[in-house]
Amino acid sequence: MRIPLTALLAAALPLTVASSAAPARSAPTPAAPALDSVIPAPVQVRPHGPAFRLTARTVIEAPHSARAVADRLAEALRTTTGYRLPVVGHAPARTPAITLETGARLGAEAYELSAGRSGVTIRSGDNAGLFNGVQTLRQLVPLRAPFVVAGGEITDRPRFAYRGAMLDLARHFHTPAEVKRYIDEISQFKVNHLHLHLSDDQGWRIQIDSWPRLTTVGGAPGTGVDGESGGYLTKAGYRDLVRYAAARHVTIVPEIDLPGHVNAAQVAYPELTCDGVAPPPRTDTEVGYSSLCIGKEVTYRFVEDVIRELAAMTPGPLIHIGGDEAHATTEADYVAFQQRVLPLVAKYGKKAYGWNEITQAPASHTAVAQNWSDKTSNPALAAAVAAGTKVVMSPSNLTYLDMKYDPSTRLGLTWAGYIEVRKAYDWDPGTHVTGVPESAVLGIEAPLWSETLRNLDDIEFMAFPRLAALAELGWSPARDWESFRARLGAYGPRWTARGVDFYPSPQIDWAG
Ligand code: IFG
Repeated sequence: MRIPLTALLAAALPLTVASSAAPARSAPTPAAPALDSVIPAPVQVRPHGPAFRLTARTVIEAPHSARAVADRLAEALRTTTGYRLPVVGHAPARTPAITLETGARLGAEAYELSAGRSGVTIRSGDNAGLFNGVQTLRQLVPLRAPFVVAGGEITDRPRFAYRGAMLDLARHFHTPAEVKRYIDEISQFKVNHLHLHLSDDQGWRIQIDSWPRLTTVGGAPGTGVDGESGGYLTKAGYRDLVRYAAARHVTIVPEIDLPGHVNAAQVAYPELTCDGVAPPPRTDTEVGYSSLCIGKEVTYRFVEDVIRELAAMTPGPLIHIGGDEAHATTEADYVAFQQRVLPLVAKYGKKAYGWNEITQAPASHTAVAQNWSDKTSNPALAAAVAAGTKVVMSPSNLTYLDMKYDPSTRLGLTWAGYIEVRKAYDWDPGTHVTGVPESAVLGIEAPLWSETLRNLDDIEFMAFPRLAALAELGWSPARDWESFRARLGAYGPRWTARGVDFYPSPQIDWAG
């Protein structure tokens, strides 16, 4: 059968030629996603000019230094389009291309994207910026043919450097495969840190060679809430996660929670208690009953060994040492403990990170405090900030993804209140706490505690769509609820296409 030249041309050339050549009777080409439909909202969007039609002839052009980012883009678009989309160093003349360019002076993680008749170009000064531009482009390519990208330019950069999510592997051990899927999803919203809560009363989830029973006992089967879980990350498993995350420009932040939340460590090593008697293993969800023995030297050998081994396998700059809910530690002991332990993180070349209770100790003034308080006034935090402490905002009543959406939510807890999508969105990390100016705020993090979670579906249901809202607060210069809810509604089919079990909030008009 002879194929009319116009049809051949239409398939090979950008939309504008095709639409002028397309016979009048054909259905209008479905609109390409608008440039300003992206989540998180870019800094500046200028729609204009002809669209770019991705076809089987399209190539991905990238310098060798950006090959890993190009591979991520190719992987994503091949799945969507079914096209081969070869990654090449230089596109042949007159070949439609998606081009990744480095060397621009745009600032950390920033990028510029331009789309037109002959192709799309993403320019940046670093691979993180190219990766961020690629996440934007993925949202501009329709889920089905014709794969048309709207014409115009996007200029973009993050408001905050730290845009994080946290997974609690202690109350329930989520497997590396589940954690990787979560990394796949959060990185598409330009989230660039994943905090792993690796120890608690119920379980210990990271191999430490110098204290092997932490995992052989603390990570054994049945060491989770309701005895439902168990397992731990070997060092090889942890390093594999670190590499997987880094390829998606996500920095892993490990947390060992001290001096409270240590029952699992004390079951494994009774010498870590003051009376030398192992406490019973715990599978309930109570908090605040355990404490390391602040007066014993073995405590500090243990803590230093753990920090040393954790720092050695963590390329990222931050080691989180917890510090929350130490209700079984006297205030004087708590300060004495932090004064000895916070400096150990710096000794092994890392920056200390802890829940905001660490601000009771002067040694926290060179650390990062993760504010989980639901108060908008916190004198201890403001004083620490005045002395140099930096802050990551995680107010429990606005960012805790383990809070139920409303009373009907099967999973989750209620102690910090119900959090629907709009509540997670309608606040400003830069001005949220009195005495904590934007200059002291590194960014935002959305913790997901796992007392009531059992699998990836549970993670997805509690995390999405609220994580998208928090990602926008961390990235975009301003917020606009009506714009966000419209963009979120249009995004829903993308989660559906990827099999992400998100919560279809009644606050959003979800696209079909
Ligand atoms: N608070 C505890 C967590 C977890 C959480 C559940 C912090 C810093 C309640 N500490 O949040 O261990 O149990 O919502």
